Amino acid sequence: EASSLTRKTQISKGVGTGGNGANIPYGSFQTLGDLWLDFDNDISFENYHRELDLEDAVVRISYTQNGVRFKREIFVSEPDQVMVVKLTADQPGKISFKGQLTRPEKFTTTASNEQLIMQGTLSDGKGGEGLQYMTRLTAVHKKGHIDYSDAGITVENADEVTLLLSASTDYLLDYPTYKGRDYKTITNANLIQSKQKSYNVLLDTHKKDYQNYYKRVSLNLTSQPDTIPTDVRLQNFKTNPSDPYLIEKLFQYGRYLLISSSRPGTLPANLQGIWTDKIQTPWNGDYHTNVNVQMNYWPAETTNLGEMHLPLFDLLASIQEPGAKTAQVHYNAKGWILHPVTNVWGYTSPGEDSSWGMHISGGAWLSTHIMEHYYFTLDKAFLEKTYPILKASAEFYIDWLIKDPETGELVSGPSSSPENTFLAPDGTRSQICMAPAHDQQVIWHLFKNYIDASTALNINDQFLTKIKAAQKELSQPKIGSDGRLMEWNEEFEEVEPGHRHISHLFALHPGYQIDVNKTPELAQAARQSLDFRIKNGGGHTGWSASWLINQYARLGDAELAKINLHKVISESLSPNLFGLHPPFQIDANFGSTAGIAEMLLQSQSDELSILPALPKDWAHGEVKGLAARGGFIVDIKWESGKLMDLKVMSKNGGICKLRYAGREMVLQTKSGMTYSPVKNGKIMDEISSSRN
Ligand code: FUC
Repeated sequence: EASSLTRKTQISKGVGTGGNGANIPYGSFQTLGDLWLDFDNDISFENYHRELDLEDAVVRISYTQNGVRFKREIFVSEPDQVMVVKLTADQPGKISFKGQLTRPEKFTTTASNEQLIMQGTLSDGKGGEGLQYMTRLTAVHKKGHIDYSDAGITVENADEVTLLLSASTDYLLDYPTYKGRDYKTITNANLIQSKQKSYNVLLDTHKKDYQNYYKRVSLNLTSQPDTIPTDVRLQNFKTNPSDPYLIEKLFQYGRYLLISSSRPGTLPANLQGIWTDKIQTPWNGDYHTNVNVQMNYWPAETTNLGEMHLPLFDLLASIQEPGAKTAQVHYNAKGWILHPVTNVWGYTSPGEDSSWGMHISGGAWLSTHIMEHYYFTLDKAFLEKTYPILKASAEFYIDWLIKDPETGELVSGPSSSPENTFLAPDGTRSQICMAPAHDQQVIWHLFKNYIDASTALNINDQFLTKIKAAQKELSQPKIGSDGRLMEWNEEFEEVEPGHRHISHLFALHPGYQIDVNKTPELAQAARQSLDFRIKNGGGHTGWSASWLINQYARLGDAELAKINLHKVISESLSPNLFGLHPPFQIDANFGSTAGIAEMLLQSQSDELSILPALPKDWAHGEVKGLAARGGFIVDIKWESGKLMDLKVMSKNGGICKLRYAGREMVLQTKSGMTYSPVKNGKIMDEISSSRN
């Protein structure tokens, strides 16, 4: 009855949220198009090598044809806003090809002023014109000849060619018009300015910019040389999952992907980051807010890439108005809300079916990212700017929660536990329920964040008093008769016991209401829920398995964290290491990188936990530059599974509590100072004396 009522009254219909949005108003994030280089020969080649170097974000390709060694270097420069493709050969006059720009639909190409220009207008989904885009391509050549025509560029007998490509749309993240970027001028200026710079200057600028982020963190689990191609490593891993080098690479690849898809001032990384090759991208390449977009940002703070988190907050700011409208229209509530999907056009209504579309705590979950960024950076200016988003989210949930008539507790509902189905007492299948554990935990966390944010900003008003009281009245996590943490308020039987979502364990990760040391009974119940899920086939999508890494790391279970990391590697990666749902979904990459970081350092419980889940076979290793809440940067070295060296740099000063293998230490830190509480396996004297 509840399901059919929500279907009738709450669900939006026919807009495309289910994954068919490309030609209807919801829209689909889609490919810009393809740059084709046609060398017009089918002569055999040898010594082919192709790599993406994570150290400098440059692709290098080389091969020999007819005795000539050809090379290509490709990178995308954030500072110069161009893609650069350099083609060289070890003999003069050997570079000849045709270059074309295409996309599957809605494009024309023309040549003008030594540029090949591809442009077009997408549909607005209602029969009118939508987003406009432009791509420009130009070439710089040494010797030989270049011709530009509407069909493409033709290069003949050059010694060397550098292609430059710029692209933009008229999109602006600006509700409600979302238009106004001067894309024609921008693409032209980017191309002309880059053309005036030498290749080496472009390359150096790109490297410096990229490495400023990338080099903050290093991870060494092996000194094994890199001689085996990645796709072969991946294949080998399936039968012999012992390749610490691949784990290092997967960790850093996630960081590379985040640096490359979520720069300040751009849109947040979507379900495929930015790397779709389709018009109708799976699930519209949108932002799923019942775990996926959050997972994209799990590694942002811990792996020292806090700036890459910022686009998410711009998106949140842009949905304040439409989200407030939805709160008003659907629930007659204050504040703002969104449901399990959102997009770059401010979509905040429920999804198209009550089985998944009635997730109501996505707004709260996303708002918790504000305090995550603050806990790591202690950036008050950021908090002041984003506090209104947090507050308006809390305002919504205060209006939304109701008193359970039997217990008097505050509960969320009618709602659902993300995408999971239970058997109702009459035997029918349903998702709609009252007080799903997930909502209760996320709202608890939001209220905690709101209280912390108000304290940090010295705000003490009646609304804060209200939130503090409400947080205590929330229905709390419950343990079922079988010892598992309950997903629903009643002990319903689940239809799919190995379901991919583990939403009711939010409080263990990414939340911290459940903690192995502070709430051991709940932690034990969470473990039982996890073990039960795994026994029943859980973790069968890439993102789901990578969430399990994080969950087990929080429980301090190194071996199960590792087993789930191995599961991602052997079952959910494509040959280039892109995560697979399947299809390609980037959350598995980000979730795995975050999971590896959680295995090495945690800081969610007012202390830095060093090597909380180190697997036995990662016996020796070193990680440098991981970030911790409170503004600490941490280097850890271990040998034979034991902590050897620990360095803590304090960005903001203050007390730093440390925990390692059951021992606790306390550091009184000063801003800008680095401390070495453990050296050569010994706890330093001054630290032992300050231990309490
Ligand atoms: C969530 C998941 C699906 C998929 C989709 C994009 O809804 O339940 O498995 O990952 O997002």
